[in-house]
Amino acid sequence: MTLDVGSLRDQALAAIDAAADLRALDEVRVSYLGKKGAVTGLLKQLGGMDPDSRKEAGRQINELKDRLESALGERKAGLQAAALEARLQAERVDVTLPAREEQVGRIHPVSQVTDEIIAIFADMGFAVAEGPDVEDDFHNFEALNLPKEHPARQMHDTFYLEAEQNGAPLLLRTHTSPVQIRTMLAGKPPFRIIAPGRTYRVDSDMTHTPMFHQVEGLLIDRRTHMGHLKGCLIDFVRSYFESDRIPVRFRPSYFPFTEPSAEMDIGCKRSQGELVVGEGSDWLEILGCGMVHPKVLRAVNLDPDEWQGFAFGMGIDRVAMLKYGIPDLRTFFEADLRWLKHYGFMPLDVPTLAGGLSR
Ligand code: 2NL
Repeated sequence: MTLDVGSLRDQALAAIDAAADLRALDEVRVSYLGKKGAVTGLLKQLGGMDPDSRKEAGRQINELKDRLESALGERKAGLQAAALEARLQAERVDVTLPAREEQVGRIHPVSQVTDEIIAIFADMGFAVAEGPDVEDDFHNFEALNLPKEHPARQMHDTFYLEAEQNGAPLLLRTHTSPVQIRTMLAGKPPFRIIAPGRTYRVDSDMTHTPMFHQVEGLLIDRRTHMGHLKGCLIDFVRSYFESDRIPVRFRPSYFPFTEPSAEMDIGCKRSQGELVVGEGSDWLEILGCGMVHPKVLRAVNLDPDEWQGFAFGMGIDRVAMLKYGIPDLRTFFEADLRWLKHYGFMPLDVPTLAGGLSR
């Protein structure tokens, strides 16, 4: 009896080659090398052979088996690599594609401007400080040289709460100055901080809302003077309005917590009811500032002969309106989605000095 090993081999190799995927390949394997497969069938025939033919036929069949097994292995590896490649192609993600900004809402102009102001002062070495919205009389008034019966306290139109502390009612902070008082009481000089946040006054008309946003800044060191204040704030307005040529001037003013006190104006132009900031012969008040009053320094246990500093305060809502041409303050707090879509900012356009504040 002779075995046609050669043609079985050619047939099997062709079938292995033709298998289009791993399942088809396994079917080929079973049909040749499985229990009922063709090669296994050949092995079963060995029993009926004479010893010499059996030896030769056995050798040939084993050789065939080895050959098919290695061909199956190679084909399997090839198909697996092709399957992986196809999956990689199909599931390919371009990580350099920009995110779908349209779907992720808008940043409110107040948040955007707060982040811009923080970026500018952070670059000058100021840290951001925070404190509670509910304050007591000492931190909001007394420590700031605003004793009881001081006329400026009436000006502040304070929201008082029913809750009391040490017999005096708690209140909603009328400025963010108490944050600086707390920072100075808790730490050691020098200080270089800004305090942005919500502030509250009983006031509601075209240009005032009962809750508004303020940022105050404070720098305390051993030899701080008005020159530092001026340089710092001139740098700030030029960064904020993104123009090096903005005219500025300082006018004498009065605040109970600074001496001397000043107000800073920037040049502007009013034509046909429109306000252009940064050029022209008109002036626009932008912030209040001054050298920290010795009484304020003493209230936080600093010796005015050793430590001096400057402070300033500015309305965030107002400077947001000026920079981004928003005409009506009250629209800030209406939560109107159409307004937000128009005046809001893209969440991924984070303001930085290196990347541009507003682009
Ligand atoms: C304004 C004016 C100002 C301050 C705020 C301040 C804070 C401490 C000590 C001294 Cl702890 N001063 N703050 C100083 C001058 C002006 O705000 O027009 N704000 C909207």
